[in-house]
Amino acid sequence: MKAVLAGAAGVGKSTLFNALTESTAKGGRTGASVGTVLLPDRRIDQLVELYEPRKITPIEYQIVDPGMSTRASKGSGLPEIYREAGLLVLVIGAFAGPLADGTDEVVSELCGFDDDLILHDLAQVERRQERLVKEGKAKSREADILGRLRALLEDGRPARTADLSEEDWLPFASFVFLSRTPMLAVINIAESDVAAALPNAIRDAAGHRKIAVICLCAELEAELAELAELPAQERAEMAAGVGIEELAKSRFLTTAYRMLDRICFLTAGEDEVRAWPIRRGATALEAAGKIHSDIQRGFIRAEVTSVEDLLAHGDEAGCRKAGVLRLEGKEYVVKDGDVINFRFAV
Ligand SMILES: Nc1nc2c(ncn2[C@@H]2O[C@H](COP(=O)(O)OP(=O)(O)OP(=O)(O)O)[C@@H](O)[C@H]2O)c(=O)[nH]1
Ligand SMILES: [Mg+2]
Repeated sequence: MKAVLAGAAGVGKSTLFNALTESTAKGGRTGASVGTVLLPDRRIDQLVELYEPRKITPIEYQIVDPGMSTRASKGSGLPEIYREAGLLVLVIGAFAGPLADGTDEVVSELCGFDDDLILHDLAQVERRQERLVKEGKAKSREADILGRLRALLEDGRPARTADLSEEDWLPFASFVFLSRTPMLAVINIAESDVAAALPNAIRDAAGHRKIAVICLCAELEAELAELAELPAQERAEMAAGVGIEELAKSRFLTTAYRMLDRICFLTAGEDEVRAWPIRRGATALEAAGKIHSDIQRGFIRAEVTSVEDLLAHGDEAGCRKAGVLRLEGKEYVVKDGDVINFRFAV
């Protein structure tokens, strides 16, 4: 998953990037930077203890810092990189004074950014509608959905608030509706504000547009991130000393994971313990394809256990003996945390 940092010049994107990736490169870099953050997962830790694998592969998020303002100026389009984003992270600079005094500016930036995405999507919808008319498909189901989407966008509401099912979106799989991309606003506040509550006006504006919000002081977080080598306990105490209960990286990851509504299944053995991200509702056959197309093609069955059962019975053989190893077919809907061994033949 790629999280793209967006926002005006000098709002703290690179500072936040350093905090999230625990990178010590100073600001003022030129060009885009890409960093990775590993998603902590207790289940992975437990499997690693059990199997002592040669390789450990947790879920990884890529963080992209564009290295400059991404806010559209008049006439220029939106940056191409937005199209690749699984999560758009709008950074809003509010560290010049108390957040309470800057509420209007924050709301205005939040809405202005989202409105640009809405306009982009509206243009796409209109082009597609014209095309359908030309093709004589103005009365199709696709046209009907586009009509609903257009009404929503024209009302100033982003596509992420649309009351459409996964199935409704299917005909548009090749489109990128930017206002449908999950969006997280990070309000970069002053150090003196870290304990302040989020003003209601910001909460309401974001809630209305289904934008998640977190407030943090990027500069302080970047300084704490530089101490990544310190024992976790010591670092937590230092953070607490400046009023930070949970570090930005952890809050960011928790929020992003919840927003994206993804789940993961696990594979475990002496070679590798690995988490595989997958959409909620995916079948065993789809999960097999994540690993390799051969495994999907030659799918025989999925042998499914859980981390708890593996811990209780020692290993897969123990689970089989205890009768808790389940044999599932292609249509089985994978659950978060399933440990799967695929049987296949090619
Ligand atoms: N006081 C304070 N200053 C900050 C904070 N975050 C960033 N800054 C300062 O704001 C300036 C710009 O920060 P950057 O992280 O470089 O901002 P940016 O969004 O990457 O800027 P561009 O890449 O030029 O668009 C730097 O001088 C930072 O030290 C903060 O939380 N508090
Ligand atoms: Mg920068």
